[in-house]
Amino acid sequence: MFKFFSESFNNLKNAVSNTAKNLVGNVAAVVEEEEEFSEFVLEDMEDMLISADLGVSYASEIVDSLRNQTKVKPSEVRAYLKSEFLKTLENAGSSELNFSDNDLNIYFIAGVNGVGKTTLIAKLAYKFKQEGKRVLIAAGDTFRAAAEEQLNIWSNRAGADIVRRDKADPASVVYEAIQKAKNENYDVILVDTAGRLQNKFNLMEELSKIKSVIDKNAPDNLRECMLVLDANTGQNGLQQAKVFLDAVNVSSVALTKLDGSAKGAIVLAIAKEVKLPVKLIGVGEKMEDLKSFNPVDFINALFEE
Ligand SMILES: Nc1nc2c(ncn2[C@@H]2O[C@H](COP(=O)(O)OP(=O)(O)OP(=O)(O)O)[C@@H](O)[C@H]2O)c(=O)[nH]1
Ligand SMILES: [Mg+2]
Repeated sequence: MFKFFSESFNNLKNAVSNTAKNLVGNVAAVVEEEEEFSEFVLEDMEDMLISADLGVSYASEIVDSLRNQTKVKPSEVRAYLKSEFLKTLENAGSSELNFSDNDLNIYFIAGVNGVGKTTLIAKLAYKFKQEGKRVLIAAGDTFRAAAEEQLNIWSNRAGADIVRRDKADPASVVYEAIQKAKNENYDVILVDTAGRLQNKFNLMEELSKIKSVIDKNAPDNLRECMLVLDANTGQNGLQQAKVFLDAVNVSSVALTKLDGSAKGAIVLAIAKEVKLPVKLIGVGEKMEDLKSFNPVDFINALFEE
């Protein structure tokens, strides 16, 4: 485990304020004053949970658990949701980023185009550099014009080194990065990947090829196979998670663009439906705008008055 980002979460409450309003505020406003969980109230509540991007099955599970029971009163709905959501996040596994001291740590970063993979890599490089680590970026997105140049600028800014090869096979770029990292004692490799190829099949083929280069050449060094999701995509993120899980056995999620998003409840849907822990959150475009995800802090920020 690696303890960077231990700074306080001042802007977390800001980042989740739209999600909080959508997911908690609206439900509480409709339910809290009611005498009982009537069918009418439950239906309203279900609709609101669904439109807050909790997902149809999770929303109906919650509503079902409140139907025909006497333990939880409508006035206690906030406390009920709070403990339910926390349990769901905690059941999805540890949110701590895996890291081993005195060893090479490889982070494989995947996700559809535009979600913020390259930005996440730049931010991660910056954080690791701040901790005094030797960081190598593997520019595995050789498809998109200017992708490597973008990464080059970011890596310079972060003070990280980069392996890039114009139009080369991404798997060979990653192979080269692994050899270099082992020979020169790097602590971290961040593998950037393409978000779009000619089609989805080609993308998944390429990702699994890169993954197998890591599995073959550095089997004990892959710390995270991280799926990057844009908090604004809502339920679509769930579909993306399933596709990437099939192709590269994703271990965790980074949720970007949480700042301003009203659809942050996708975190809960992902935890519930695909049991993947969120480990990092992006809360802005600057280098410092990356936070480790802590379920308790996140839930507190969501439910704070
Ligand atoms: N507000 C906000 N913007 C972000 C965040 N993370 C990334 N972005 C922006 O999202 C846009 C896309 O980011 P990239 O990092 O290029 O995305 P990508 O996944 O590498 O895209 P492709 O390489 O095309 O697949 C950029 O304009 C970023 O500044 C975030 O946490 N918050
Ligand atoms: Mg990119």
